[in-house]
Amino acid sequence: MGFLAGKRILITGLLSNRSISYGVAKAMQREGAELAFTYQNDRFEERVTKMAAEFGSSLVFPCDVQHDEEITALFDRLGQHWDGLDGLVHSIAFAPGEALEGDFLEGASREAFRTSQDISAYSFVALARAARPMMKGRNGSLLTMTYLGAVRTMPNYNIMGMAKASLEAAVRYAAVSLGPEGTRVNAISAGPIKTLAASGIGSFGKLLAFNEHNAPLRRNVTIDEVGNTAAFLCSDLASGVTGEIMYVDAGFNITA
Ligand code: 0WD
Repeated sequence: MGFLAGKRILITGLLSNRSISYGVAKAMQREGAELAFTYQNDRFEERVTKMAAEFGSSLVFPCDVQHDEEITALFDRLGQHWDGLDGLVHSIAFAPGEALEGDFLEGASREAFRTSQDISAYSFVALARAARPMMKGRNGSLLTMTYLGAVRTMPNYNIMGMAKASLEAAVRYAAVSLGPEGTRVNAISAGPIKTLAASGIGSFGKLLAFNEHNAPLRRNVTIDEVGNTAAFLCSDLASGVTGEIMYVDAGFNITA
């Protein structure tokens, strides 16, 4: 029996089989979790429905996290299938392309700031609040994905660094909010992985090569490695861990 047997977990941000959330779903299904998924809009419905079937799930719901009414509808619909929720994985981020390359100040328009904070950071807060009633008293776990660019400058990460800093603060504040109800809140800070979202960041290939050369393990990480850590953090094995930013980056963050 897997260490997530009997757990019901909602996974967002599944876009392709290269998505970090694909690695998360794979590990969680292997460990016995029952899964549900969201997709951003009609364009992705068929694709996500097919991937969900690979993970034995027919629970696939639309949710563009920029719209509160879609978040409300998501939990209304989920509640018709599940009487409670043990885990929620937030694996969503977006910033306009022009804000993810070149000079930080020149690309950091008010609009780029608003959009990146809204989709990449506030959406975690909004989902956490909406999930709260279904998660109360179940020793459940919320999880989000962040990056070292939150705490250090990384080339071209720019405005997304601000969004991830905000997201990491949200993890800590949400952990304080939800702790008394038994719900834990954590983040994984993943090393660079070639996904669709990552390809929007200028010179991402160089970042991958730099990490590979300098990380203590002398390689990059895989979505399966992030997935395994995600499965652990959402399981009772991690019952004492909350408000934590856990690095899954082959050790890169400890280097000078
Ligand atoms: O190197 C990397 N790939 C790292 C990613 C290193 C460290 C952290 N991360 C984070 C990302 O910032 C993100 O938070 O991991 C998370 C997942 O990213 P991913 O797996 O790299 O990217 P991807 O497979 O593209 O999934 C992210 C998806 C979006 O993709 P696009 O490419 O269309 O932006 O987030 C979804 C969308 O499917 N998304 C939304 N979902 C609902 N509502 C929205 C939205 N408004 N916007 C984007």
